[in-house]
Amino acid sequence: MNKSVSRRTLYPRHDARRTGRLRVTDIHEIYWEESGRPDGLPVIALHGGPGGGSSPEMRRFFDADRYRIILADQRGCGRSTPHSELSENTTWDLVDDIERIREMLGIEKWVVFGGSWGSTLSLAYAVTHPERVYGLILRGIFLITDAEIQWFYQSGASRLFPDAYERYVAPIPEDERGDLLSAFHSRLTGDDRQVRIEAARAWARWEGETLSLRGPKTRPPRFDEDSFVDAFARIECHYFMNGGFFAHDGWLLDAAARTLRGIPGHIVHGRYDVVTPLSSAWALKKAWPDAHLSIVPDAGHSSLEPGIVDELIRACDAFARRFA
Ligand code: STX
Repeated sequence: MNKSVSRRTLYPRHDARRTGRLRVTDIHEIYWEESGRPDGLPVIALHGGPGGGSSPEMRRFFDADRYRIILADQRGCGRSTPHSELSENTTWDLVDDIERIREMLGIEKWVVFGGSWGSTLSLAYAVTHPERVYGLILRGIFLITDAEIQWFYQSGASRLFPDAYERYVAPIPEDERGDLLSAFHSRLTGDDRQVRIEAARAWARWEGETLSLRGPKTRPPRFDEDSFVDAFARIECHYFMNGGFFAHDGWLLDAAARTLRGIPGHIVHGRYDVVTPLSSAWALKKAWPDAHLSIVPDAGHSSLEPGIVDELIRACDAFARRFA
């Protein structure tokens, strides 16, 4: 009756069984790991940002007795090297890396799981290699449209979080605040190390403080570490300045409508997601009739909001029963 008492929670912590590094270009090497059941249903869990890196908590959405769980740090972040590197770092490079990992591990087909930027990359991968995907489990849908970028990095979310927004824009002089994305980009890619790190801290903190329903005081500890924020801010800003490296605004939604028919999906999205508003999830669900959308009534953007965890675990369990 009271849904909150029967909410599912994360599976127990478990270690990676196997880790490795894959050289994908002359400069980039990426970290990957495998955990769970060696002959289980393969799943790749794609982290957010871009530039966020994977975390051990991501393993805990999956039943380790049923899933073979693959995690990887995307180019330039987490344990991948060189840290914070922007060259040869595009959506389509990451899609290729996912294929390289799949081939290396001898996996024919897998479940693809991702939240936020992880949902963007999951969709980009699935529309490129639909035959490799059993199904998609996506949270906090983000299509990298101009409207979404404008909402979060310029004005929109600013109206709901004016306190955090003031801290976000602080490193940018008033006469440059008309185009915050460009103002941050020039500082994050400039030669002045102090300016770069101040900009990165402000950029990352904005996201950390708006991520969860409970607001600024609950920002995750990683958002206070300089090495994390540098890669996170630089890589995010680089991708968003380039429109996600999609051919035109709205490309990903069009591609999903063309390509995903017949591929099952679970979309989970918080009603009060301020980072990536619900309208993108709604548009995606309409464009892709095989997807089921769960709107969580009491959640923001974070994957760890209790109602989001509950829905994601149910979706992962349902796919394990269906495809294993
Ligand atoms: N970026 C949204 C995103 O993908 C606009 C994202 N935000 N925070 C994260 O990812 C982490 C918690 C994974 C760092």
